[in-house]
Amino acid sequence: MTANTVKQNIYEQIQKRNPGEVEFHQAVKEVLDCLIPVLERHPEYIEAGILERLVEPERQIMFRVPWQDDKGNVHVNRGFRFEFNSALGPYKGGLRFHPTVNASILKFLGFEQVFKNALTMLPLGGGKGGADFDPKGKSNNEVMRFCQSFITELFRHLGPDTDVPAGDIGVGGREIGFMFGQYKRLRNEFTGVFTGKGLNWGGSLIRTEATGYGCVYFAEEMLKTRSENFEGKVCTVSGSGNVSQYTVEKLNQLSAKVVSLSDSNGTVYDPDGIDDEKLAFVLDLKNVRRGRIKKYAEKFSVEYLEGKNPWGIKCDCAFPGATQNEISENDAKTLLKNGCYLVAEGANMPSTPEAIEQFIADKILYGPAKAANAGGVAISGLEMSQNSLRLSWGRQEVDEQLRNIMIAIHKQCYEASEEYSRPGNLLMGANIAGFVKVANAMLDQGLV
Ligand code: NDP
Ligand code: 2IT
Repeated sequence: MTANTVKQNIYEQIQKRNPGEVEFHQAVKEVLDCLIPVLERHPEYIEAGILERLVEPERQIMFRVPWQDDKGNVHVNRGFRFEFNSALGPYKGGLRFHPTVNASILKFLGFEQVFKNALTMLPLGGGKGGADFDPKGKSNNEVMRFCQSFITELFRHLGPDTDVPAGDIGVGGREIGFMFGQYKRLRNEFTGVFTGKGLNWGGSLIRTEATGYGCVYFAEEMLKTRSENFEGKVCTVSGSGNVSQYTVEKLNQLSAKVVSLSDSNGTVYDPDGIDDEKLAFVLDLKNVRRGRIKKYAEKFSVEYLEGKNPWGIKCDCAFPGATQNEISENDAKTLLKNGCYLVAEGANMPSTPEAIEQFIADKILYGPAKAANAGGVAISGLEMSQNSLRLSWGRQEVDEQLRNIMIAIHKQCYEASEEYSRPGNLLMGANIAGFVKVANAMLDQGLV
């Protein structure tokens, strides 16, 4: 069978087996398309059924999460954990709490996590989970009761050498705290079973900053291939949560000018730049007061683009940091027409396949999510190491390790793109380099 036939068969099989799960299909198709030349060169992967095994999670957990609101009303949400692949280490990946969460979204995230984690070079398998719970507008007590109920079921599947969750959309320090507390109580064990913990109870310095900082470090490496840096570059950032906040902070440190942030209601456009003082306002607004980004426009008297994303704003570099499929084909065309020549994905799968085609055809610097946002999970890996050693490393030490990991990820992706005659195509590079590590470990470990 040719590599192309194998690819077609697997793609048809996952569509049949996972009907309607369009995000999962999208993520698998992207990887399969990139792997054709690898399969042609390495028939042993086909013979061992590596691809068939990779697209089927090792274990899928789905459960009822009942909880009571402050008025005593009962609510029921659906909880999930997809334990995708443990060839390289314990299942590792975030939990997402958002009303749109379903099996398709968590499977696309879990599938991508496997390759992303491989790129970090740390001993991490891949998984993802979450619930269709919306933390927005809930009181602290309601969020706590939800988290406790969620973990009361999930805890039996977790463990520091089994499955180690972290945050994602709607899950930050507050939620990790409530889940860790409940886990500790049920197990009667203080172990590093979550990452993104508070700094005085086992968390790592720089974990909060890691995804955003890492994404900018990766983008810096892309710029270096054209002998450029961030000084004076106009950047657009979407989202205004954890990833976007620290993308802005690092871009400011490197003398770029960030002109946008957004949330699901709209975008703020600040042509003078979101400096550190304005960013401090955003952190308080989003992390403490939990308000809408529109308040930024009111506070600093800048333009608010109701219901719009930032991709119509002229920029040199774009940093999608919100959610999947937030850059459409038309958005990509607008970005390119306006002179944007670098896109670094802080969010997971933010560009549609049609948008990616535009970026690749135009040969801009395109950093795919698996590589560009791997800094978060990389520092999660270092949090696990520190927990095992029962010590904690300093801020500068962890930041340096993050930077070195992002440089190494860029190098691996670039080298894989050259090895397969598509120099600079980091989409191919990331998928190939991540796949080869996981596939070789699976070959070594036999048919499991
Ligand atoms: P947060 O919950 O902190 O922030 C999410 C941001 O994205 C908010 O501004 C939110 O706006 C916006 N957003 C979410 N859903 C939508 C939507 N459907 N349409 C428009 N805007 C939306 O999450 P994170 O910053 O942690 O995550 C952002 C992205 O980065 C996700 O794709 C995540 O998977 C990815 N990521 C996160 C990592 C981490 O370590 N946290 C690591 C690697 C990737 P609103 O408040 O209106 O919902
Ligand atoms: O998508 C991701 O890489 C994350 N949400 C972080 C996962 C982790 O385990 O730190």
